[in-house]
Amino acid sequence: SKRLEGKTIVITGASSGIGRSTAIEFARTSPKNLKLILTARRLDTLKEVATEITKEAGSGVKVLPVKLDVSKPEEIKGFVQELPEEFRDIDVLVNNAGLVKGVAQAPSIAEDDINLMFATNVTGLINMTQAILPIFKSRGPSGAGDIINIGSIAGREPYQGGSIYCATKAAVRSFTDALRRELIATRIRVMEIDPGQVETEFSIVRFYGDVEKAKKVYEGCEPLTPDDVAEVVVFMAGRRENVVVADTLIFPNHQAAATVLHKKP
Ligand code: NDP
Ligand code: 8X3
Repeated sequence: SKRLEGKTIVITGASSGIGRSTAIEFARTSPKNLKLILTARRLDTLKEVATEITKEAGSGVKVLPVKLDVSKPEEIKGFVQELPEEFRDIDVLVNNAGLVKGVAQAPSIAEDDINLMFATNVTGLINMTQAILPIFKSRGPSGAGDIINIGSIAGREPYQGGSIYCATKAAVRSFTDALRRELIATRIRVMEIDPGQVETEFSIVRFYGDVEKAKKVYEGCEPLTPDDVAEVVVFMAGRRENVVVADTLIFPNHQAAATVLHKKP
């Protein structure tokens, strides 16, 4: 979109799935004078995504891959200061990095899994937001910029075997809604998109790398693709500045709720 020309966009978790697709979609639809900062823990994979984008979009898109573990507050602290000058004037933050670990139920949920999910999905998202907000607030006269948080249907509807993940996404929802209220006197837009089932590395991560188990989740279903979600994220960022697509729920056709899925026999 023309409205995104000249923007600088940060995406967390851009090495895979929704984050990767979102980076590609921004570049595909706004190839003029766009700056993309792609972050995740796997730098090599980020570099591959960056190469792919540069090949497709040409020299109008500058891509900067940055290794950043959002679950480590100390890595977020230095993040903005360490960016090259030309990438520092950030306009859009897509808080996408997130994960689920396991399907265990209380009292058998591993402490490491609990801590990792909260440190990544909740504290990581909050710390990223706090790191970028001063840039948005300093943009005159009353501040401007976009925060797009990737929540989940899991944050609206808790389900068995997902108590911690659901709690983290409910926390994202609560933080997002409070922040939108806190920033009411600014032109900063705070937006959330909550997908249902999307086929990415999400379930592979949930089952600790067991690809067969992950595949079973989508048997008889036609899940969303990460591109489907990316299109909506880019749409949100590309609206006229007075339009806030505050809250969006997106399902594949066979899904009507977190656990209401029509599976083909
Ligand atoms: P993927 O596993 O494919 O992608 C997750 C991304 O997050 C990866 O790029 C991963 O990169 C990154 N990530 C994980 N931990 C960290 C960390 N500590 N620091 C930085 N980056 C991290 O899954 P999705 O694309 O599906 O997930 C993206 C978001 O969408 C998540 O927030 C997820 O909860 C949400 N979501 C997913 C749904 C689905 O059904 N797939 C539905 C609803 C919401 P790396 O490993 O390189 O760090
Ligand atoms: C991912 C969707 O319902 O599998 O956020 O947890 S769900």
